[in-house]
Amino acid sequence: MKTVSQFLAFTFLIFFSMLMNAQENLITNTHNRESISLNGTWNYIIDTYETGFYNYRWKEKNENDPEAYWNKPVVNNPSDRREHGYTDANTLQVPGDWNSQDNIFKYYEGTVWYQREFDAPNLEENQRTFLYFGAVNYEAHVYLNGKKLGMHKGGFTPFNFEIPQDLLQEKDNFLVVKVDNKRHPDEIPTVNTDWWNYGGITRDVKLLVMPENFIQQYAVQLEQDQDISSAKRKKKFNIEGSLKLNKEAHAEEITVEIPELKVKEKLIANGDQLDFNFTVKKLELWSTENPKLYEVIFNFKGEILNDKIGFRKIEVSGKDILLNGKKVFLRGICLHEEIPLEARRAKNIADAKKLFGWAQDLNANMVRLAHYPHNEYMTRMADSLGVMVWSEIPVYWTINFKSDSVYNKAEKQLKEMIIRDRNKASVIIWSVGNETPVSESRTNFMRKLVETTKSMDDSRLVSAALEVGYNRNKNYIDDPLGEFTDVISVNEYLGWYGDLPGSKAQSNWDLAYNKPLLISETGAGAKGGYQGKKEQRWTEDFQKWYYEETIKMMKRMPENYSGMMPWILSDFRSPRRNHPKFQDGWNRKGLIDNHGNKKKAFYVLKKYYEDKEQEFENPEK
Ligand code: GCB
Repeated sequence: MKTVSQFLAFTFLIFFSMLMNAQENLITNTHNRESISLNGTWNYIIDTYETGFYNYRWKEKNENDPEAYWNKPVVNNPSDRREHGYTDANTLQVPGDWNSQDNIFKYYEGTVWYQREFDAPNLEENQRTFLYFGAVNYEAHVYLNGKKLGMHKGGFTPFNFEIPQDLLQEKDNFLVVKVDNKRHPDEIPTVNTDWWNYGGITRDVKLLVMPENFIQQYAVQLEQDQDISSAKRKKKFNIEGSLKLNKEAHAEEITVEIPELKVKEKLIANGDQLDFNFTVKKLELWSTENPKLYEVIFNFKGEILNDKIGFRKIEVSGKDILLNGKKVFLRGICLHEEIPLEARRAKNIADAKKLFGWAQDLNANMVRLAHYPHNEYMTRMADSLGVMVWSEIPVYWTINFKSDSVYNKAEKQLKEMIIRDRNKASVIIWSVGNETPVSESRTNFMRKLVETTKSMDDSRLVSAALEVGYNRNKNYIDDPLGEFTDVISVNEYLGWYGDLPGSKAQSNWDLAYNKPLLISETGAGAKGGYQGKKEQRWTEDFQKWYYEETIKMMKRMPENYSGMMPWILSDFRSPRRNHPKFQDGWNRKGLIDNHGNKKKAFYVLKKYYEDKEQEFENPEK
């Protein structure tokens, strides 16, 4: 008896650790790998009752059940009964949320089955194939030719599954993905958010063609312990790196080349992990003024993998944030992964251009990608434009902080976010959550996330958006989580959720920590085009007044104040916002309205940022 239960416990453990370690199989930098895009038109079935998944006793269907929706609905005889089918009459574009593609999906939360066919590429001997998804919101079950490849939860991070060699057919591979965006209390995020729960295969899908063994993940960065000022003086920069191979290697050569720096390191791999470091004399550091990226070329058994990597150091010194040893002020702006003009998720380069175009027009040097990891086009573009990034996991508001399994879900998303973007110089802050209510279990939960982040990546700052305590004469910041984060970040809505903006300019602040302080949100709602008296809520004038008073208030902040990221670049869809005249399903705190028009407050913030730029970047002028 004991042995049976031990065996079961062991099997469970293995299964559990496989589940938990899914992120370790993640293949990074898929933009520069050999791949075939599976974007385009897919067929769909809306399956509100999950009939394609469960039988009538509510048990998962057998793999070869002809009425399981992952199986091709073949009719061999006229007497065969089929109760489902895919048709060209019902199609969705991938990538893309379903809500914006057809009105029947506008408020839909539930299961949709996606289906398409594809032919296999010509593979060389020993080549392997993987299906890669940039993101699917929220739960995805992936099937190929009737076999389940795997399941992934988490709506904003990538995942991949290998296709067994004997499963891939030359022609007409039948690919099905069950996508479910239902909200649940014990998921990340939970049921309670202030954004639209866009469902679907929201990011790129690709078939990756890989050799038998390959570099799966890597990190190349400035060694963080070196003093950056003395490195600059001595013209000697230490660079460190690590590689993770898909399988163990035995005395095999890998080269890492940075041609512009005349670096060519020959490494010998034994096992599936490899660390290396080298020194370079001349190095242009990545910065907002000069977002220098170097081409890095890995060669493993003739297989070339390229990347463009910037080298920079971001650190905290007392109450300041230093970029490459120089004090910076973060002229930030928050944004959702959404194109308001079309009320849909942002998903491609053109969308990233639009959002960064707006941010740069505002004279921002930083974006807070709220409240979940955005698509990789965003962080790639931030790297090349020289815009600093705050990237966050959706540990938002009322998560179940007491549950270990909820913690594991949060940690998994955190790891997937870090692994995907750890070579992006632009990402300077990992955020482990937003406005989580203080309690002992919450602080332990968040502290563990901070520690995990630090154990994985020492080249960035860790923070979380905290709340302010208000009382009559003081706004105080003493959340116990602040002890563990590198930077104290707070969301503050004085003048919108309490009082009127006029109360801001005289307010006093009390910060319990000697660390840099960021205002990670502040904002007020305004309906684009609605003009009037400043005391009139929802007018552009009210919002403008709010920003003017906020800027006055900044002069009274402790000297730790190191930047702000007001809420938010543009109006965004939210089911919480139901005033028929002013909101109509939109959170109106955007500086740009949902038609793309700039509101008056946009120009107030822009001017403030121009002044701050002068103060910090051209102090002599
Ligand atoms: C917040 C939240 C953000 C909301 C915003 C608001 O504090 O972090 O997600 O959308 O306030 O508009 O109330």
